[in-house]
Amino acid sequence: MSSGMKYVQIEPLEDIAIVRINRPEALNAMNSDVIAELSRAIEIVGVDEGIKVVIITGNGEKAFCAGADIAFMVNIDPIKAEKYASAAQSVLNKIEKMEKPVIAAINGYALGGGCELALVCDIRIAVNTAKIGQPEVTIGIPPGWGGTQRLVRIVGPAKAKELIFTGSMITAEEAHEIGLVNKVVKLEDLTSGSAAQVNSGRDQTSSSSDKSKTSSEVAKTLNKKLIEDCILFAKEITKNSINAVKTSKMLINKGMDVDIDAGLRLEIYGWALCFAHADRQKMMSDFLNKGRK
Ligand code: CO8
Repeated sequence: MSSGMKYVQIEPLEDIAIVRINRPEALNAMNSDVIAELSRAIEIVGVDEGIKVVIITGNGEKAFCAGADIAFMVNIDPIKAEKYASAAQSVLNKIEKMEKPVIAAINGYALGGGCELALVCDIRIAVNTAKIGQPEVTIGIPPGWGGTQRLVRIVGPAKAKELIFTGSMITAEEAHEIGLVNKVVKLEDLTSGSAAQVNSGRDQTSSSSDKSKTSSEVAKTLNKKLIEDCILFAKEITKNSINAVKTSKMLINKGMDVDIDAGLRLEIYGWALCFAHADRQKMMSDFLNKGRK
């Protein structure tokens, strides 16, 4: 699918679409153009009835997204900062509110706004070499694209505060342990030494060119496996009633912000409404007729 965009690519794969942030020279950091194009891409895949699941990732082997564009932020005033944060929050809200499920394929650094982008996705799958964090305080600002709100809802206040107050990065495995990442993808034969090189940023300057070639090939293979695993995960979803999946997403997201009684009442209505959809009749009948002549 040619979107005519410079910083965001849309790659349809039957009923799954990959949305790829394409600014690897700045580790896919989101400047205003990236934000605007991401917003457009989300609108395109959001209304496309043929697309059931969306995968968001970053171009290259090094970064999912290194966050907001520090080169832009260094000289802006509070008025521009408010506009910048609002534009970014608006696209992140759009992703979170998209009816269809969204998977973040974390192929490397997911920092600051990059972590916040991953937080609005429903599922996060990361390569084992990925580094995740909210380093905003190390450059004089708090998280501003939802980090103080969404991270706490996913990992709880203690871990969220630890990550935000220290600004330190954690590994994909650590992120998995605290429930920030659903799944970690690794190559069985990837040694810890070469894994460290993949995201060290130093692989191209290694004293041994053979070693750096191997490292970059490993990173490419790992990235390919990540996308394949995300597609397999997406297919686990698309084999089900997408209407029921979308309703479940809405119930979970809306339910988290209301009291339990309101959430349960909402669940009854969402559940009952699915009885109007053809999927329910067909899938229940298929189940009952299975094995019966
Ligand atoms: N913005 C702009 N450029 C970036 C960014 C970024 N966030 N991250 C990396 N780059 C650029 C570098 O400047 C460099 O450019 P160049 O080659 O022209 O010098 C290129 O990408 C490669 O980066 P490095 O050379 O630094 O690569 P390393 O492998 O040495 O290091 C790191 C990789 C550790 C990821 C490092 O680049 C880094 O720490 N980046 C910054 C990460 C960060 O702090 N992100 C948070 C930004 S703040 C944010 O997201 C807040 C969101 C809410 C704000 C709301 C306010 C309005």
